Amino acid sequence: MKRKVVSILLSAAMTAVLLAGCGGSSASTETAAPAAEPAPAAEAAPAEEAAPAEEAAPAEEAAPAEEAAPAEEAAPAAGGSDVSGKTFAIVVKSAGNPYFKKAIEGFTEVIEGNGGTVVVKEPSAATVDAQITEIQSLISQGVDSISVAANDENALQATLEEAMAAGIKVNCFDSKVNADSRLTFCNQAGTTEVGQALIDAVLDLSGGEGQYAILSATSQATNQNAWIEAMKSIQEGDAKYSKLELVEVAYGDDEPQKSTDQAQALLSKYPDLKVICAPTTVGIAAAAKVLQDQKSSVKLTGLGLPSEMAEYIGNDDAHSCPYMFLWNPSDLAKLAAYSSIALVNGEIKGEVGDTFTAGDMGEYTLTDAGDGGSEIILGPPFQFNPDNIAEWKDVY
Ligand code: RAM
Repeated sequence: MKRKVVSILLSAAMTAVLLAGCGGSSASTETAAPAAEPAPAAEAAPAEEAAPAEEAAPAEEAAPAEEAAPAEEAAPAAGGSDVSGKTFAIVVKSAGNPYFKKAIEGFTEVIEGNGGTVVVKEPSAATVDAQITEIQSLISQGVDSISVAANDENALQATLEEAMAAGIKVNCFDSKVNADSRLTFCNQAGTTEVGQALIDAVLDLSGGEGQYAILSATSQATNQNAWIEAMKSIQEGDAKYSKLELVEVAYGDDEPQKSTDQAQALLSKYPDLKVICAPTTVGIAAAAKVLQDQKSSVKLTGLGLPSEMAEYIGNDDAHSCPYMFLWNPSDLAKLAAYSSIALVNGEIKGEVGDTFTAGDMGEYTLTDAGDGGSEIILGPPFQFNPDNIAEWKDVY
């Protein structure tokens, strides 16, 4: 209940703050952000931790959920349906990325809360080959569902088609595979919206002109590539961005050290650089430290975890990142879990127009992803800035 109120407030704040971040009036920042933020900060952290226990095991059953859990209790307040005896796999891009740690937590909370079993696969590097190996083992194991954050849009196709032919329900989240390789895609935010927020931030932080660079994840990452393409096409289509020059897209492969090296290389290669935009939580955290350690005047924006970026967010020279964006990675993976349950139970088929209830996150409709397949959009990206970062840094 608390979480629902929080989510509603958060959605309202997200919309308003995003608009503000994209050049809307400063009035909307002031009205929306403060009104909604005290609630999430105060409640979201405890709520997230308290939720699994409260939801999975009703009060009077302090005894273990396994014993007490006949069908109607296994379908907790969180919604979803009983999936006892079913196994749901989550395959992330790579191990050691705090973003995916949060995602795994959210996914597990929903699946286990509905009686199912979770298998987590974290490849040691963000490569497609590593994911193929993991998915092959899931096919042999005979899991019921696979949710993957893809390291390549097309290269998983043969393996995922094999999985689907074996009756496994395949969806993706965070970073998609092509339409033939999935039933649906849980997308964190509209691709154009993310691209718009990022290019507007670059425009703002550069003062309207000059050089900027992008520090991305891997060169094959579907999500980063889609956001970068969106940034480029928005920039090309509107004269207000014509004085911005994108000098390079560098790849840190979502590895902290490589991202650090790439950020340093950008600074030495481009002495006139004004802004680095890192649309990856790993890249932005690495770049933030490099810039701040070097007392660089280059400004940073992109997509970052508040918990990792709090010390770098600020409007003064001592801070490298005035503001950045993200969404709740745990909620994104919860959505992947709920949609997997709906696929396994046959409530949805993955077709545009299908609807399902994602527990206390509410009802979602599958929409046209524009690539021949369907997607489910979590919501708009949220702007983190000096006014709200303290309230979010302990949440995710
Ligand atoms: C990194 C990953 C992930 C992306 C975030 C923003 O953690 O590349 O796929 O969604 O950044």
